[in-house]
Amino acid sequence: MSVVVGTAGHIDHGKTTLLRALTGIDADRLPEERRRGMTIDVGYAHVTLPDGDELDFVDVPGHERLVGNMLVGAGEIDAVLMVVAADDGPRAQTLEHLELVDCLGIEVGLAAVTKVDQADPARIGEVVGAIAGLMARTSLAGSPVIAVSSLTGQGLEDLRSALVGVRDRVRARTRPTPDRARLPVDRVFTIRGRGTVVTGTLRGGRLGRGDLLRLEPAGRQIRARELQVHNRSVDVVDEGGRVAINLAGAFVPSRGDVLTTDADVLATARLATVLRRPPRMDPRQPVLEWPPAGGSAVRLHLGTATVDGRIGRGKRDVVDLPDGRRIAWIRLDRPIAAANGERIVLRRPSPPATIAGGLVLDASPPIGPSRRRATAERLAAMANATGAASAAVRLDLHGVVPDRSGTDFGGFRLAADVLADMEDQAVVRVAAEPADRSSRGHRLAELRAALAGHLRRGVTVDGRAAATIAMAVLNRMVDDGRLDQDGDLIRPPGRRGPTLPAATLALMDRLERLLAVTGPPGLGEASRMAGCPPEGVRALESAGRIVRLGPDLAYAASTYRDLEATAMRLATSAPLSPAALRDATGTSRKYVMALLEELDRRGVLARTAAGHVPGPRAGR
Ligand SMILES: Nc1nc2c(ncn2[C@@H]2O[C@H](COP(=O)(O)OP(=O)(O)OP(=O)(O)O)[C@@H](O)[C@H]2O)c(=O)[nH]1
Ligand SMILES: [Mg+2]
Repeated sequence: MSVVVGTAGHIDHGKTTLLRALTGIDADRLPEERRRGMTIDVGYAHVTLPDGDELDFVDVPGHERLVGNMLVGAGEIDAVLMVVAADDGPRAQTLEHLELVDCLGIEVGLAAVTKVDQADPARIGEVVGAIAGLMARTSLAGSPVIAVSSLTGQGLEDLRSALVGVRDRVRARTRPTPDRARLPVDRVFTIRGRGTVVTGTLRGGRLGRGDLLRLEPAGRQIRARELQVHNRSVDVVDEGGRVAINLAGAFVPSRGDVLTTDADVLATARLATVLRRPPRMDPRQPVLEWPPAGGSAVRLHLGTATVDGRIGRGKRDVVDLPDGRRIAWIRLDRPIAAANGERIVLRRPSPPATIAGGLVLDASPPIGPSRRRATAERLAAMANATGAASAAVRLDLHGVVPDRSGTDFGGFRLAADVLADMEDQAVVRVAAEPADRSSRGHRLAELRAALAGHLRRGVTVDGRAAATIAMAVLNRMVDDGRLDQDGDLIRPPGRRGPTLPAATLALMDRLERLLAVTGPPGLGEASRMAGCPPEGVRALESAGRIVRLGPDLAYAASTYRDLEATAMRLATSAPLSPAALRDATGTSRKYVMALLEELDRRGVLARTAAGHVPGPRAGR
């Protein structure tokens, strides 16, 4: 893994000069920077270490007005090189940059006390002690301090060895994610004849020449036509470090966009964040309210992106944790690319001041019904979870999440309580008398729709996903034997009664066929003709395969449904008389009367003086 070290420190303390002394590269590339002798935008350099490994540097401006650019640089580094001039000692931006480094949670680094050619040993000792003392109050506590002169070269060898140590510490704590590349864009330029080139620090990897990348938040697919590392063309970049990508196509990204193969990176204008109070490094700075109030205007820095927004005002938008951290829902003025766990800094836009450091807790926080699940307990659990546990608490928070890898519920995972609730709901509904009593079961499609509706009242999920999940839950319950399925009918388990001998099953089939005509024989006679014993007749009836209209009158279920459909069709165009139904079905008055009576009783039809019309339960 290539490690990226970023400078930080007060203006004119010698950051750019030190990098030039170390690497031979002038990170001040803009004409204006060279003219004015100060860094304005982020710059880059790299060096080969004594052991042959290459180290990348990001150089930032120290000017107090350019903190935004400093944060672009700080948002893409693994470790920090604090620079303090021996003559000047720690100054305002030394303190401010330390505060921001702490907010970003950067824990690996070192300090260089520069310009030692301009100070006596006592003074140098004093400044070395001062910067060590300041770092001790931040995430950089315990980092080494090296005294150097970029003019004479004094101390540069010590600094190089210390940088080897920094690289090793970064590597020891970074878990590789080679299949997930993220490159937050910091620079965009055009090379005539080549098109657009973007640069950035690669997170994870691996990136290959010709790879198709997703650009967020635009949501576009863009091909990496060519890759360069340190101005050399390469086929593949495995992990980390500074990378330049020549992009195919005409679309020009902006600083702050992310090129990625990682599905966890989302375009989002809403973030759930967990905020930490910044260390108060500079007593002259105003004391900001802690925790930041709901409704506060904020400028959010994430990776190389900067975007304004506001902390939510709602009761659920801010939640305080016992350890003093605050969970805050932030609405951004425009979408940015973000992923869970990314480091953020919140600043007050004006007058500028650092409000908080922290993390993205959820880049697509629950809205709609799932929002009710975001209890203080669940949010606290989420803020404290790491690794695999965070996926579990996130599931708990949302109730349902897409699951790319799993096949659990049609590509979704369900929180335990959501699944249990759906199963309970399925059991309750199936146990109830079906609307269509003749069917002796609940139609799968209706049950699925009802369960999907129930799911959507509890958690945020679209209709199609809800239907998929409901079907998957029902299938699982059928597989487990908790529900019985017979064709498109679902029943409580065991309602079909004991299984019958094969011979009886065959006789039942025969009886069913005898009843599958519009004018069937009486049930008793048909049973005798088929040779079907009484338990077979009962089984047919309870399975919904035959529908009984009277003591000695029954139809096969399919025939009954056809007759019902015919009656419905006729009754919809004009009030239906028994004679009209008889003519339409070619059967006798006995059957027609029994049929109409049953349909009236079920509310499918209603009897009026003029004839039968569609009833209150028509069409259900
Ligand atoms: N004598 C001496 N002068 C130095 C040393 N390092 C830097 N300088 C001088 O200090 C001035 C500022 O140096 P830069 O490297 O531009 O400072 P910087 O920290 O990059 O400044 P910004 O990027 O504007 O924040 C320049 O004139 C350098 O020549 C050093 O070790 N010894
Ligand atoms: Mg500089």
